[in-house]
Amino acid sequence: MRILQYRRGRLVKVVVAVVGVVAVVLLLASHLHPATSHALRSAGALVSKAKQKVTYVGDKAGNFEPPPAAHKGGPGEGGKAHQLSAAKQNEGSMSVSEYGINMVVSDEIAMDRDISDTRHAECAHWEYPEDLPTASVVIVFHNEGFSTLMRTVHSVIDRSPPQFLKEVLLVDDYSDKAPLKEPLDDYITRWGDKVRLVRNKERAGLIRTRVVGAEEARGDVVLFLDAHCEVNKNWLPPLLAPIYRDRHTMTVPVIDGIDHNTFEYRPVYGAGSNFRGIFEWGMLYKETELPPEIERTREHQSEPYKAPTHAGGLFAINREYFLSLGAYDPGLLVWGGENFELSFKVWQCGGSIEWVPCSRVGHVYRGFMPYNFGKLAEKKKGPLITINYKRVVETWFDDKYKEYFYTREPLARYLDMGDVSKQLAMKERLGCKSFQWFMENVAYDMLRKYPELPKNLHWGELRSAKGDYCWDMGGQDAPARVEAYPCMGDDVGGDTSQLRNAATSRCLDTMGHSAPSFMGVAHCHGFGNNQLIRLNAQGQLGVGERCIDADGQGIKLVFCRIGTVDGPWQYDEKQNHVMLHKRIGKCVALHPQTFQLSLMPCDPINNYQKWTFKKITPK
Ligand code: LR7
Ligand code: MN
Repeated sequence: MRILQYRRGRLVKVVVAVVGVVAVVLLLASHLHPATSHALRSAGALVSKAKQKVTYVGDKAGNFEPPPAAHKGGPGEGGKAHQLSAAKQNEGSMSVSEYGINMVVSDEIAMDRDISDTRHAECAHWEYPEDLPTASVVIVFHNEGFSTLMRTVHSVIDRSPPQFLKEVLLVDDYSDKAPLKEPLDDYITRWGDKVRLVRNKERAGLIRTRVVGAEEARGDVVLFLDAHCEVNKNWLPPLLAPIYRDRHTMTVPVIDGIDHNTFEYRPVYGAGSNFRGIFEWGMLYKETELPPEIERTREHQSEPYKAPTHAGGLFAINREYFLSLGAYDPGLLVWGGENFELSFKVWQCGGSIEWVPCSRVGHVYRGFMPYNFGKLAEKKKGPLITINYKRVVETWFDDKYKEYFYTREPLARYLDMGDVSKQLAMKERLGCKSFQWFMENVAYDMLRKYPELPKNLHWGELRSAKGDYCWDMGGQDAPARVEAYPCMGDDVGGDTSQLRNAATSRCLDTMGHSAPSFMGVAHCHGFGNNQLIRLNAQGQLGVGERCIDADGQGIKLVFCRIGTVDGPWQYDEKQNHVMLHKRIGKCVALHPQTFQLSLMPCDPINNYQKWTFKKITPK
């Protein structure tokens, strides 16, 4: 092999070692006099060799750093927030309900606007091989806004060295919006063969559509982007270089945020603060600081580092390698979980994932999903994303770890995930490593945040004692307020002033609020979701990703304490059915009139403190 690893130019060393005037002068020099870079490059090779860090053979490395962009000064230029005139505000909010993105704002911003360079200062001084593999940038889309989609393409064309950009491949996942038909065909002709468009004949979902893109692509590397991105300065070579070094490495850019309302471009992480992708046991994607084990070995803040997983949308992988891994599991539906499937597959079957700080890409985070899953969702019962997770877990986790997933998502056990035997056969055929190996060698920092889960003692709806409330007119005639009171006896009804309401059993419910907030009660609906409560063997009461705690004010939905799985609760299942807060020494009570929850001195006789767990069956 000629070049085993790409190398850095000497300037990096200088910037790091001699902070101050010298660094500034050299930084300027590199921008103003591209000719100086050759001399520095050779010197860089010597420095690198001396450090034994980088193996460099041959002379062909380049910096690929473009000159500073011209400031045009239009709306949103420089990545600044753009506000609509009063007259257009209404139209703007309507487009937000349709696209999840303010398309009126987007339409007023230039397709080729300049954005702020959010990279670490070192990034301008890295050098990469001149014969990097070529990339097909694959953008799948379903009913996206025209200008955000096209701005994505413009940014790729404008900010990629043309010799490495084989093409931009747009794959239309059966959109029905008019601008994405002929106007799109017409618009892309300006780029000739460089931008191609293929269209699905029916809705396939983003996961399968990406596979269509990979099959159709002509570049060595497929580089996926969402349809509402703007790539940043010199984003491409740093993503291709690790793949050049080893085609079993997939690379992930650092994702910046683009505001869905103002199109302000701003980093989620500042330059030099490095995070990597992990997950919690319900398979929610998370990011965490680089663990000290990795930090210690890093020479530069800007160098790529290994990561267990990625957010899903933006990454580069050798095309043939991707296809040789079966691309994505074809059993995955529409949206979600594919990021884990690919990550576990890559890692466990001998590849690796690197996050690349010098490659920054902006992504518009939408407040909600502006599309539905169409017919694809109707065919499958049960929450489709959880079905995807289950396929991934059943394929890649060892038994011990599968239990953590089912502890956190008890209903998933009952979902029909289809057949994964082909996936398991491939895992066998490729001789892939165990999940234990992955946890020990790759995601070792994850358990520090999300430790192994103790078993659930109970899970399901947490119901207040049934029939304990009676509608009571307080002895008055109509018109009077009817309120619920504890029933006075068993035999009420008829013309007495109390009417037992059998439906008054209520269930503990997050009320759709996000933590921190108060828990409430609502009519038991049997679907789980906000009413699916779990009590584990260490006294933690959980609902979804969150925990339930209490104080003098009430019963609260809180963030679970990171790194812990215990809790303050003790439930008396056998006798009194009270839920005791051990630290405070009081029990959960439901006020019979206001339906407010609070902690009260435990009163085993009183029904309004009695709770029962009722298992939920999938609907
Ligand atoms: O049926 C569909 N068909 C499609 O072609 C649904 C969607 N799509 C397209 C859509 O137009 C878009 O271009 O697929 C792309 C991704 O869909 P988004 O933008 O609605 O997804 P997201 O940004 O909300 O979600 C993240 O998780 C997804 C899980 O399957 C995908 O992996 C997305 O690519 C991913 N996005 C990112 O990782 C960007 C970073 C943000 C985060 C986290
Ligand atoms: Mn997206």
